[in-house]
Amino acid sequence: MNLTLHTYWRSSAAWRVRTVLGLKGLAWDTVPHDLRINAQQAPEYLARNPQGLVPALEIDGAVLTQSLAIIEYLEERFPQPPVLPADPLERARVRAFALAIACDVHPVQNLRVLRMLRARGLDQAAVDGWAREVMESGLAACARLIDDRSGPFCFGEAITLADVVLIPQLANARRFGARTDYPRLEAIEAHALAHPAFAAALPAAQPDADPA
Ligand SMILES: N[C@@H](CCC(=O)N[C@@H](CS)C(=O)NCC(=O)O)C(=O)O
Repeated sequence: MNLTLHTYWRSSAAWRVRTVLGLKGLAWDTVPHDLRINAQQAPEYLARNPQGLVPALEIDGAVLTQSLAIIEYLEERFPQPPVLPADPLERARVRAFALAIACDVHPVQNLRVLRMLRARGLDQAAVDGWAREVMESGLAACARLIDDRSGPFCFGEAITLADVVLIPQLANARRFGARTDYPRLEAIEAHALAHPAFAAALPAAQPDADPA
């Protein structure tokens, strides 16, 4: 089986997929697309993903888009180790946490939305303020969603999709100077980054990363 990930080193959505590929012990080829120069809008890439967003994952020639759909596919096809709990109620809670970020935070502050705001006349400071506000309210809600939980990861002892989605969003928030000092979220981040799959998925570890 050949896996090819269309990615960008700093993309949080691609980062989620890199993490799960690593957790499941899969090997993949990387095709980088530099979002700064709009490589995601090149016709060859739009033929794969008409949304013009990374990531996309090619599996033996079939193309999958949307990071959470890709992760659910990987979970079904390669169940071990799982990133979703066995219990349906817990699965729903893990998914809800992940979607709180992936549906309600990240899309409102991704590159194209920030570019649209800029194009409509907001100055850079106002655009960055928008991104910070979206991220701070989202992360505050995420911290509350798991404030009755304990353990090294969001939902206890095992890594789940919630951790996979949280880690890139925390990094993204820091890039914009948004508040991230939620003790439990930062403790989860420290535990996660000690895992080789999370460490290997870090932006700086990607072949297309800018030199440090
Ligand atoms: N919901 C999508 C979001 C994908 C997304 O927004 N990707 C960003 C990078 S994190 C992107 O390609 N941005 C390019 C742009 O906004 O033009 C997913 O989870 O895959």
